Amino acid sequence: MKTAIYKSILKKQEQGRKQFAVLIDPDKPSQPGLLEKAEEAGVDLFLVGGSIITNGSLDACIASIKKRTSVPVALFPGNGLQLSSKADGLLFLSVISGRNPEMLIGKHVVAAPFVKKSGLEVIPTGYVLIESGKQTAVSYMSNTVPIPHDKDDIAMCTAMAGEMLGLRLIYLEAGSGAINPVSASMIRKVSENISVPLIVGGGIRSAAQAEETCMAGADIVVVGNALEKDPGLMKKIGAVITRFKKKQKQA
Ligand code: 1GP
Repeated sequence: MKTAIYKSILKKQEQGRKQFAVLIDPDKPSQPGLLEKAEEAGVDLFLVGGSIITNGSLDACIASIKKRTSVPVALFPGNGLQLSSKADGLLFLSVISGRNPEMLIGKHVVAAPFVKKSGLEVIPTGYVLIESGKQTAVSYMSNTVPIPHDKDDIAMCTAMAGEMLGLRLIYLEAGSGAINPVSASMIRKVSENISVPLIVGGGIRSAAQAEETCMAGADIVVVGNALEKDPGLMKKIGAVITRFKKKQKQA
């Protein structure tokens, strides 16, 4: 069974280093040079997927990343059609903030034989949706109600239960293009109460927000939309995360 991506995440977490993951939506052609810029900026991981894919090709998207960079690629599937053995790994997402059995276990049962044969590194991930100012595609498509934005305790207990159930990552998600990212107080509360790595994403649009997310306790910061809109942002966020790594080492 492959373990390289998760081992690398754990190692960096133990070293107090922060990690930068870039979400690539197969439906949206990336700006020219974005993938190469990501590698230059020190991006640790590409996530590929979306709530729904209409005309993009998952395989072509992964092939393009693999051709241009050596950064590992993990699937971030919105549904069971977004699986490909061409990726390196799979965030096997269980939407633990919701009460939709299909998103907790049903889709996983259907996908299990393919996933087993695929040889993908499987990373069981507790996916925790947080309300972020408007209904997001992920909340609609998963048919789940997100945790209220200011209910830090509910997010904490949800993440704790996910860890106790054996999930290896917790992903606090405001949703792609969220108006409000997950609050620093919620990230802090969750990170102080779990020991598995914490991923945070949704609505992060600036280097300052990425830094605040790291300071609050995220191990991995995910950015998608904003990188497509602002070509200079990749370098700025990469620099913040690298500085943070150095700060942590000196501390
Ligand atoms: C969404 O967390 C990711 O699943 C990234 O969100 O596109 O808003 O950066 P953005």
